[in-house]
Amino acid sequence: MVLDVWFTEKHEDMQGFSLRVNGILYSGQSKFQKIDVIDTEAFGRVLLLDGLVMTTEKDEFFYHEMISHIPLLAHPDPEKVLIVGGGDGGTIREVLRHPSVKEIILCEIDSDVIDVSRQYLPSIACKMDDPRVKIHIEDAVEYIKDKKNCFDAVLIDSTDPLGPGVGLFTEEFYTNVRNSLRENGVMSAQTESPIACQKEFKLINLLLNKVFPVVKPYFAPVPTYPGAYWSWTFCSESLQPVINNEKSAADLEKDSKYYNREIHKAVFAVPNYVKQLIASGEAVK
Ligand code: SPD
Repeated sequence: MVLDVWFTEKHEDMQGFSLRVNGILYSGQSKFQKIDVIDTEAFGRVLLLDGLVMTTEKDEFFYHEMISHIPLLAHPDPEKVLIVGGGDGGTIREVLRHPSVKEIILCEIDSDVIDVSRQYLPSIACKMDDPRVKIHIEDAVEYIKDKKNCFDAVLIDSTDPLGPGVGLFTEEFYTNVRNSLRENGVMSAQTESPIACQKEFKLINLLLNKVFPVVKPYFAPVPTYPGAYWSWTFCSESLQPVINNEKSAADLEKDSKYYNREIHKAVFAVPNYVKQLIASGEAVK
């Protein structure tokens, strides 16, 4: 018998994205959020937090390659990396592909996300036990407060600005991230969809522009996220998000599903309506 059960992620009660469900593999309530893993026909296993798609087996590569390789290749020699959130492990897996990286600190608020991902998403969580990875269970808003001059890269692999993720989208948090960076430090954050989440995208850009001298949004598809068109934003004190390590970039592109050096340039092309969105946020600074 073929099940005709569908999961729908609704966006502001106006539109939805649906996947046919083969089965529910895990369903539980952590201290912070509802966690589900469903098995779908179209995208394989899907991790949901509070009913929102966080990652899927089939399209996770767009997101995890973009949040990792763009900032790390802009740094000439990244050794110490902080990942904020990222409990599914996909960003860890990609960061570890950079040979210069000696230490990764994963600061995740919810240990259940890590446990569930280890059990149900092995292709994504597969590098969590690498000896270079230190897992720290704490709210990154608190963790970052006293970190000064610590990291070569901070990657904000958060949920959406709702529930436990809200504090990761504030001027105070971004200021603390800036202070935590070493000389030449870089930051990339997931910054929502410039089509489905325009209010959030605009606000985040406004805040980042208040805090960092260099702020460069970049864009790629993530088919299972709202709008299927996603953004991340690269920030730094002075480094531009160009490839500063050509050898690493050439090596990485051989085994990447999305990243290559042409993509690295192309993702920074900003569509006209997005330029206007950003400018309209600036106007209310
Ligand atoms: N609307 C979904 C946004 C999710 C961003 N974070 C995903 C975490 C994947 N590691």
